[in-house]
Amino acid sequence: MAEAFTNATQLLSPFKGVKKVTIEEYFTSGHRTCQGCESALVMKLMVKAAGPRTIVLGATGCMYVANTTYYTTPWVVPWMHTQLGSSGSAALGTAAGLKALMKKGRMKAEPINVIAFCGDGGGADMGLGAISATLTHREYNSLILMYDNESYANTDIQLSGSTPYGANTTFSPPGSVKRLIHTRWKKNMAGMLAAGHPECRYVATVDASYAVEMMNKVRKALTIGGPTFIHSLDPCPKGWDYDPMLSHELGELAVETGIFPLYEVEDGVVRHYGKSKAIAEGRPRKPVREYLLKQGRFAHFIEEDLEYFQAKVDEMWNKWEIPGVIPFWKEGRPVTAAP
Ligand SMILES: Cc1ncc(C[n+]2csc(CCOP(=O)(O)OP(=O)(O)O)c2C)c(N)n1
Ligand code: SF4
Ligand SMILES: [Mg+2]
Repeated sequence: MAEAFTNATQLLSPFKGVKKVTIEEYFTSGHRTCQGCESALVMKLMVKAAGPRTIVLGATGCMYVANTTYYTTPWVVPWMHTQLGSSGSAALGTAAGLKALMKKGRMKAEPINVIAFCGDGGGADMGLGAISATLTHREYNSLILMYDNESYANTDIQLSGSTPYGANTTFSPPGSVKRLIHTRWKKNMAGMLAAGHPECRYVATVDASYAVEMMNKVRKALTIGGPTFIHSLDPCPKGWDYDPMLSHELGELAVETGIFPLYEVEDGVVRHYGKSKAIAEGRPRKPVREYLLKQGRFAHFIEEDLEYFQAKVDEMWNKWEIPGVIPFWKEGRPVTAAP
C-alpha cells in the first residue's frame, strides 16, 4: 500500500523478440482511420506494450476523431478525450487524481499506467507548454506519446511546426510563382524536451516499422516512471500522399536516410538504436531522395530542393554536438543556404 505513494510503477520487462510479444489486444476493431494509417498501429502497439492496467487520454486529432465515432471505439482500456492542447495537463491531472484517490483509500492502491497521446499539432505546437510543465513534476508517473504525422491531419492536412521543409500541405500549396511555401525546418521535439527537462528521466523516439523496439521503449518509459516522453514518426497516406501499402517502407526509409533518428535519453545518457546506431557509428545513409520522392507532398521538389534537404540531414549527423539529437556547435557553424 505504502509503495503506491512512493511512485511505484509497473515493472514491464522488454519483449525479447517478436515471438515473446503478448497476444492480447487493447486497441481492437471499431476505428475508422484511413487504410495504411501508421498512427492507428502506434496506438495498438502502445497499449499492447502497456497492458491492461492502463488509462489512455487522447488529445483531439485523427486518433481521437477516427477512433471514437458514433459510440463505437476500439479502446478496451479506459480512455478519455482531452482538448487539443491538453495532453500534458490531462496526464498530470490524471496521475495526481489517481494518487490522491489511492491515498484516501477510495481505490485500491496499485501502479496504473497513465498515457496521454497527442498529435504533432497538439503536442509540438499547441500543447507544448503543458507538456513541458508535466515533465517538471517527477512525483507523478505518466507517459506522453506524440504521434507525429507531420500535419494537422484531422482538419485536412494543415502545416504544423513538425511538417518537413518544403512539403505540400493545404496551407503550403506549391504554385507556379512560388514553388516552396513552407521553408522552415521541422522542430526537434524529442531533443528539445530531453535537453530542457532535468526532472524527466526518459525521452525516446520511435517508429512503428520497428515495432518490438517501439513497444520496449514504451515499456521502459512506464517502468522508469515520473513524467516521460516519446516521439513517434507516423507515415500518413492521406497527408503524405502515397499508396497505403508503402507505410511500413516509408517508416524504414525515414530512419535509413537519417531523417528520423531512433534514440533514447535515459538519465542524461544518449543511446542510438538499430540503424540509427549504425549511422552514428559511420555506416552510410540512404539518400534522402529515396524517401522524399515516394511521397506526393514532395512531388514539386527540384534538384536544388533535394540537395538542400540532404545537406541539412548531413549536418545533423556530421556536425551536431550529439549526432541526430542535440544541434549545437561550439564555434564555426556551417551555413547551409536554402534555395
Ligand atoms: C483549440 C482547438 N483548435 C482547433 C481545433 C480543430 N482541430 C481538431 S483536430 C485538429 C488537428 C490536430 O492536429 P494534430 O494534433 O497534428 O493531430 P492529427 O489530426 O494530425 O492526428 C484541429 C486543428 C480544436 N479541436 N481545438
Ligand atoms: S489522415 Fe493520416 S493520421 Fe489521419 S487517419 Fe488518415 S492516415 Fe491516419
Ligand atoms: Mg498531426
